[in-house]
Amino acid sequence: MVVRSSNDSDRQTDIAMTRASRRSKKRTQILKRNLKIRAKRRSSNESQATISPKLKNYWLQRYSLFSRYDEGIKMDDEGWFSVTPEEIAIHHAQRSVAGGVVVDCFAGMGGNSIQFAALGYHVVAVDIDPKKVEMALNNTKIYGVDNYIDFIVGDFLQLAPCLKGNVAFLSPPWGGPSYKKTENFTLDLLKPVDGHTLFQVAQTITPNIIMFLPRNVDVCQVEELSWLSSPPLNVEIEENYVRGFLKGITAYFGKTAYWGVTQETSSAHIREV
Ligand code: MGP
Ligand code: SAH
Repeated sequence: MVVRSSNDSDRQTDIAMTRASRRSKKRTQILKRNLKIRAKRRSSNESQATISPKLKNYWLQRYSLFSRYDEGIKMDDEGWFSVTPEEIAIHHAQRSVAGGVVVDCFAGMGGNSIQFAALGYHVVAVDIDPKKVEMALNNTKIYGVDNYIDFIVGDFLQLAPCLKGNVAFLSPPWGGPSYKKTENFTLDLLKPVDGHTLFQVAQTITPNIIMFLPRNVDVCQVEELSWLSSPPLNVEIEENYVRGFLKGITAYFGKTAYWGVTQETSSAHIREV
């Protein structure tokens, strides 16, 4: 026969109660987690419902555009198809070695500005559309980098002569998703002005220029841009992939072309990243 003292039975009761309370705590935690997941799915489905079918392809890639998308990222239609995928924007920031101050000349939703600021650069972010600047500011707050970015609403072409910076980052409009209909995207198709004019305007800020361009861009024309400066600038061209898909081409000029490739490079030397 087992005789239990009252102390023993108290201890047993305590153990049983602790177990029960642990079980109930765990149940509450699981319940809360499930509720959170359901809320996220609901808000995600709601935002899918408000998105136009033409943009669905981009919505499906939302986490590769902004990994913190679910925390309240704001986008408009042009933003959906123009924002630089996060992985590529991080890479652009890592390549801004001449940094200090980076001028993001066509800031859009802030995809690039966020990553420049996250790496410790001070960013001057310009966009002509005040609504986009509002959204970009919201997005930079989500990434906790808004203190490192000065937003300017205005026309980059007009503002450039008054801007100072160590790197000018150009990610201009390519004329919408239909850019890929042409086999050879020539620089005159860029907006709001042709690529040569844009490059010349950017040079009033600095020769250290990074351009994010369509994957079908005429690479020979891009290389020729380096001749617009005297003496000619170094130039380096790379392809940018996300999960094996080619998303765009980046041209680095001046000190940002740190692989030391000069304008003699033929398009056969394009690096893949
Ligand atoms: P895409 O080719 O329209 O998308 O744009 P995707 O999913 O590769 O299309 P698919 O047809 O291959 O399925 C690819 C990337 O280019 C986008 O994620 C943007 O970063 C960039 N991009 C596209 N457009 C139309 C623009 C633009 O007008 N300006 C800028 N700066 N970037 C753009
Ligand atoms: N890299 C950005 C996307 C840029 S899309 C991102 O990751 O979010 C191109 C942007 O250029 C658009 O937001 C558009 O409003 C802006 N834009 C067009 N013309 C402009 C001009 N003249 N000056 C400044 N911004 C302009």
